Amino acid sequence: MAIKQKQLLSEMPIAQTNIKPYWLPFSSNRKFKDNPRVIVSAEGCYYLDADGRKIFDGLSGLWCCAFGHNRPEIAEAVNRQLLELDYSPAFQFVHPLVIELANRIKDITPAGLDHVFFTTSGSESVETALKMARAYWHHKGKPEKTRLIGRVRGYHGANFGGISVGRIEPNRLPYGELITADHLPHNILPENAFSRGIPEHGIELADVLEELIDQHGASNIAAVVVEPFAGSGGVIVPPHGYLQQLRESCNKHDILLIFDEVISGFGRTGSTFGAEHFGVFPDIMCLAKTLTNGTIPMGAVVASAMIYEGFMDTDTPEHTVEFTHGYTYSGHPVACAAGLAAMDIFEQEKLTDRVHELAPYFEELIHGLRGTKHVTDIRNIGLAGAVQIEPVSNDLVRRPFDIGVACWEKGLYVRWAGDTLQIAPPYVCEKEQLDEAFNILSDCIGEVA
Ligand code: PXG
Ligand code: PLP
Repeated sequence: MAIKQKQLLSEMPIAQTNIKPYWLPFSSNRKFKDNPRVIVSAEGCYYLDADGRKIFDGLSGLWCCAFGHNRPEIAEAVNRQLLELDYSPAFQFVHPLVIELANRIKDITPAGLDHVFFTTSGSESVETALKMARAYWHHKGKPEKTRLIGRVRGYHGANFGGISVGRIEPNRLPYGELITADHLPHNILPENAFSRGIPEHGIELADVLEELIDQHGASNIAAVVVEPFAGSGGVIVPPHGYLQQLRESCNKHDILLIFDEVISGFGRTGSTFGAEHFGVFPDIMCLAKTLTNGTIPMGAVVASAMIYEGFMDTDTPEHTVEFTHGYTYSGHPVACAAGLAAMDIFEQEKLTDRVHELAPYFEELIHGLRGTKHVTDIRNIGLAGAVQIEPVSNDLVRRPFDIGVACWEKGLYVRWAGDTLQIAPPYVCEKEQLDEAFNILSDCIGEVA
């Protein structure tokens, strides 16, 4: 085995000799470089690693390749587009595909979300939404409405606005002064442990919004930003009525509600968007990831007519810019081609229905891990789940890390982050593949010290 590994590594100059210059994002670089995990190709629900092993993709990449890997429809659309129009300036010009994709997104998102602003990632979508919210109030003659409210354990990307409204402490700690924000509590409560799907308890935690409004005054608050269910924070599903109550408080006090649907969008819950799943509709929605099935970086912010018209209804001359914001690669033609092909797959294969069908099976499997050593909580919604692992003394991360690496070695990729393991398989997977994935996961949790 040792010899085989040595031979294979010698065929992999990237991993063995040249890896040092590469600084991995959100990774333990020192430990990784001792024994790199190298993915060389993918197909359907599997990766192939540098040793030729097949590994089940238990997180759809990083929650983005939900329709399965290497879809030829997307590859062909991207290839065609690269030969037709590789780039065109996003500021003051359009190309046909960006118009088409804006319409597709308008049509697929809930009624009332009608105006699409493109970005190149979820982090940029969040920054865009936060700036849009503040600028909206500025245009409405209320420039003092700037405060932002997120949630504890919310994840809104890695940029400064996102880590300010998000609240995963290690993501904030080293970076000094952030943008002022308050945070509503999360609802991981002892009485919610091992809830199947939407938990029962914690609706009263939505009252904290009213307390914050009392404290700061609605006239100083721009927006509340939440994930319909928290993904990275460990699949935290809000209780019945929670999002509804946030919506009602926002309406009452004239505060915007932003849903960050970077993970919950495009079917993950078993509804097309988290907004529909919970029956609560935001003023602004952030999208990314599965918008292109993870193939080409792209995000989008979808705003209501009220927001858009707030910008357009101005006394400034028509040739002036209404929203002084945008990115070099906003609405990139190649990303649009990928997005359109991905939307075709999503709709033609009725993948939301597929998630809805698989979700009860997934729920049985993940809750089947209850009682396994070290498992302190299991949470799930649609095809998303998290298994919370008891820390080793003060080290939250060590056990999930060891379990995740053991799974990888046995042919399953799951993500470990903080004290949880996260599972979000491609929508196109089969029940037998899920059986196998959960057998591996169960063995690896059971065997960890
Ligand atoms: N908002 C939400 C809700 C997200 O989940 C982002 C914004 C940022 O998107 P970009 O494209 O800038 O990364 C995300 C990203 C995990 C994990 O392990 C989650 C994300 C990214 C990487 C890992 O759960 N979410
Ligand atoms: N930094 C510099 C010096 C730039 O000129 C630009 C864009 O023109 C950026 C950063 C932002 O890059 P992007 O539009 O890709 O976010």
